[in-house]
Amino acid sequence: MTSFPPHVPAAPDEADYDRVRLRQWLAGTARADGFGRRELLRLLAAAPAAAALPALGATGAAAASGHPAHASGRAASSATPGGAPRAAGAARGRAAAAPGIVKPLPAEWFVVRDTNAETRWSALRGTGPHTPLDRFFVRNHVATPRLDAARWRLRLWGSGLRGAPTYDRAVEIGYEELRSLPSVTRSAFVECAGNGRGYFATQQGEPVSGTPWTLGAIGSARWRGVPLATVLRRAGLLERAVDVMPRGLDDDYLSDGVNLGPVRRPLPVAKALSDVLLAYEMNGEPLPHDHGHPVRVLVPSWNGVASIKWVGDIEVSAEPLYSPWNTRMYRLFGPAHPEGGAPLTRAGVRSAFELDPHQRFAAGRTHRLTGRSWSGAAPVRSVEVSFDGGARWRQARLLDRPRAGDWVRWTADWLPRHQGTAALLARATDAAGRTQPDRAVYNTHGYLFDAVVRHLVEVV
Ligand SMILES: Nc1nc2c(c(=O)[nH]1)N[C@H]1C(S)=C(S)[C@@H](COP(=O)(O)O)O[C@H]1N2
Ligand SMILES: [Mo]
Repeated sequence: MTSFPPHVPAAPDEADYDRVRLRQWLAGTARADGFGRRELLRLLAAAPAAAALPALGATGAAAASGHPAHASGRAASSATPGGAPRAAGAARGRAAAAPGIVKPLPAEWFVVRDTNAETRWSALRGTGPHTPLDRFFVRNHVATPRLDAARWRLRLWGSGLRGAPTYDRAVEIGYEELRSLPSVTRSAFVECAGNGRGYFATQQGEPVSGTPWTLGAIGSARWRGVPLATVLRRAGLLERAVDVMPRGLDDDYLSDGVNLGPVRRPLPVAKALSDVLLAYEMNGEPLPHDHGHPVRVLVPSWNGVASIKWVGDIEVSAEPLYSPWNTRMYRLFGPAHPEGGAPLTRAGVRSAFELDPHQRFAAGRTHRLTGRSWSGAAPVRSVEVSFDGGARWRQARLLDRPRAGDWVRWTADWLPRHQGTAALLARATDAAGRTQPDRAVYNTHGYLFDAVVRHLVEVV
């Protein structure tokens, strides 16, 4: 591991990384793609110990859409809306269609939200620790491209690689070659930073922008793939490399009419070399189209957006990199944060019941409730539940051995006595001592909602 740049700590989390990079901006050594000078200056102004601002270099604001990967790096995409209605098991009716999602989205498993599909928590009841692939949430900025593994190539290039300084001189690796390298298998969840966002409005009266997910923008899988470290070293990683930026082969993302280019987000080399995978299997199957077929990046314990699907190329840079996905988006803005926004921290502790909203329960009978809790930073240590809106709490029984980067399943019995609407609450604490608060800290994009959710049900 000689190539750890000394100025970035080993396997940093997102917030540490961001702080280091802002200092480098101040020193005039960072480059930005896809966002303008004014935004950059706002970020700089928010950096701690903001000294004199250096002039931006010539590469300061290269247009995202001018990138060569864009023209030649992608296979023909023929995204189609969600498939035909499922014949069997569609108790609640037809499959909904989300524009650009390939797999069927039966209404008893998913709530379609724009180009995305949220997993219903009731669909996880009785499933194991890993989310079945047909119920795994989908977060697409645009449409799922249908890529052909036989034609897929990953291109590695940039000033941090020996002999591959530009995209046109990239080192290439194909699917079969990738699969022939030693692989690693591990469990990890992917969770959208906006998971729970809808509760800012419904529970805290604070409207925010973005997809109003409830708690179903998370899934856990067993991933198999090749450590990114293996591929970077084979590609000629130089000691001076500091950042890597994977990019997706899906279409460019347009935001308010502005083309922000393909979905991409940088990571420090130290993280890339520690536990990041180029994943090609999920739960023992080839990656499904919607989850990145044939290969996605899996960045354990970072927010979901870091795990770039349909990865087509990775820039390896001797200069720090930025993208709109860690500057104007996926950053915390609002009164509780510095003016230029704060970096996303690791997700807090969260809990969900495996129930639908307003699910009905018979009064006077004992019901076995189930749910899951997870934390972005540490294993979950304990889970408490309250069935009277938070007056009294008791321990739920954990069904899994808590592990970092994974959720634990739990169960608790409930005997409702009175008819009417009841609020079920679950509150977890992790091994780092963090407990879910009553209120989440407001931010304009509604990220990192970690408060205890009041899950309303009907006793009949
Ligand atoms: N290429 C590409 N990668 C992407 C995205 C995308 O739209 N395009 N969405 C990101 C976001 S915001 C999340 S939360 C996860 C969702 O992964 P999933 O759709 O497999 O659940 O993928 C990330 N990787
Ligand atoms: Mo996300």
